[in-house]
Amino acid sequence: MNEWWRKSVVYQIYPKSFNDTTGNGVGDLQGIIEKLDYLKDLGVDVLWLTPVYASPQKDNGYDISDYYSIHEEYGNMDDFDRLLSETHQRGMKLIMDLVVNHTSTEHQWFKESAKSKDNPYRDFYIWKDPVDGKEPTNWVSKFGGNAWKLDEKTGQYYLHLFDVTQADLNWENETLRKHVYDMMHFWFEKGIDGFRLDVINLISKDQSYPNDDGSVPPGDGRKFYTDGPRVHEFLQEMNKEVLSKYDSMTVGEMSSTSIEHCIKYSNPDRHELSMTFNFHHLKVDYPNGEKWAIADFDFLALKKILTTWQVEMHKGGGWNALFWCNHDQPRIVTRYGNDTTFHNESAKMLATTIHLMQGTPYIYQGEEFGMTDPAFDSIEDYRDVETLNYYRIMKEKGLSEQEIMAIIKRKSRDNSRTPVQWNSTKNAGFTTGTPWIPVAANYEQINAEKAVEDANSVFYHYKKLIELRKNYDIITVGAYRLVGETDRQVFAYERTSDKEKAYVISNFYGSETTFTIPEEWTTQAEEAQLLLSNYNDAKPLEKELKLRPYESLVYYLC
Ligand code: TEU
Repeated sequence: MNEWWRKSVVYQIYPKSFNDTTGNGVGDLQGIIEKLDYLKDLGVDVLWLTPVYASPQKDNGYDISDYYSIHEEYGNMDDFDRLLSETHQRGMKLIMDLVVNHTSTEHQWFKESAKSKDNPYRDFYIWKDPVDGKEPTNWVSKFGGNAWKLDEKTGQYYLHLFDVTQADLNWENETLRKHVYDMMHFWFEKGIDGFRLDVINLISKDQSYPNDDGSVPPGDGRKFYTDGPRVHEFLQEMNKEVLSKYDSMTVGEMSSTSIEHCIKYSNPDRHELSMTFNFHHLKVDYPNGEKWAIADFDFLALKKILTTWQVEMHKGGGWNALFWCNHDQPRIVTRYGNDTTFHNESAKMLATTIHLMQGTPYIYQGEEFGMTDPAFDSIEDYRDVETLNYYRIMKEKGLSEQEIMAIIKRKSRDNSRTPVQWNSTKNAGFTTGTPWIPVAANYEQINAEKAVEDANSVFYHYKKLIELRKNYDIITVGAYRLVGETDRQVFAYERTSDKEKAYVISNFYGSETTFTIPEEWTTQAEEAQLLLSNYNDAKPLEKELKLRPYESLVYYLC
């Protein structure tokens, strides 16, 4: 099968915040259909929908109660079928989110499972007896607190690595796995083009369920379920039973993973997945690995991490998903760029830097015109379960309201979940009702309509990057090498193949700097053609390259 996804660009849609056509304040499938022409114009090849299945929405759909039906606020199966066919008619593909590390506790399987110890569904989940009258292990949930919940009726605990309403499935159970594969067939038979697999590297747990005493603080637990003992076996089985039968793409979301494992997950010879997301480059602003604390981002670490992943995945035959933004991360222009004076320049610079690496780029809704964090001051404006839990946890630790809100403003997942800013009318054109989460205050300045009307906007920069990928094979196939490793302001790298070369040079800061290009680049400097920049005047490649604030340049040679 041809591997079309290596040359594709994916656009991520978070339906709840995308476009509301009913006025209930929540986005819907019809709202996505309305915007398909806009997405086609942008030039993306694949749309990824985060979960649209029936769900109590404790975690905005990552808590699924029925894999075979559509969440009613979003529409129904007819709407879904229409969305799929309208997407295909425009020559785009559609992938769905596959959330099978856990289900909602409202799922029929869990309801049965909780009934009694000998219920046929009991073993679909992970139930354990208390140890010394307490939780079976000291593992913490990713959303805060212990990861086990006692069920009074049967006297056992169930595992939930996320919210207490998201019970982990027991992948050791063959019947459960068969049910998952059947469900995947159902969606493939409808004609979808693949899946994004939610936290798929957490599905295989260490069956001895040990305490985590070695970690600081104790109880982290990750080493006992991350890239676990049978995960590759399970994915190979899934590939054999389902994926190999369709011309599809798959992207696994890999939490706290390693390059070695990601090569295994995505090297085609192993028949697991097409590509992987990892998050190491988005932790360089976590002081001592702590998300709920503030620090400037470590620029040298960022270069080093992205470089290691580029080089090693290339060497090992793996494939990276490239991204800055998703529904769990603050907006990149606020985070590693500048969302005021140099909004336009820094949004474009960041886009260039990531899109010209090797892998498949992902654009998260609103990123294509530079949406920013909303900078909400009050906890009243936040909705995310993780944010609300940590608000409480930080209170318990004794932090002041002011300290807590400063952290939440920078770290909350809601930063990326505010409604898409379509235009400068009320509620940014997202809804005629009351949006489920407030719209960011800057929607009159930053919105899709304005971006489309302005030839100099971030939107057209993304469009160009997508076109370049179609026209220059080197972006897909070229080897990567970092240049100027110790430069504290410039991220520069080259891509090379037999016939072509590309040089990417980005100033990551708001002050001017001079970058001395490497010796090898100077020999052919005059032939280097400027392919892309984020300032309007072209400039030739020269030995001492003067870079303006957030300036980013791409040169090409063949
Ligand atoms: O996220 C997995 C995940 O571990 C994180 O990105 C998570 O948001 C972070 O650790 C919190 O600090 C996936 C989904 O993308 C996320 O939206 C879901 O909440 C989560 O799985 C559970 O399904």
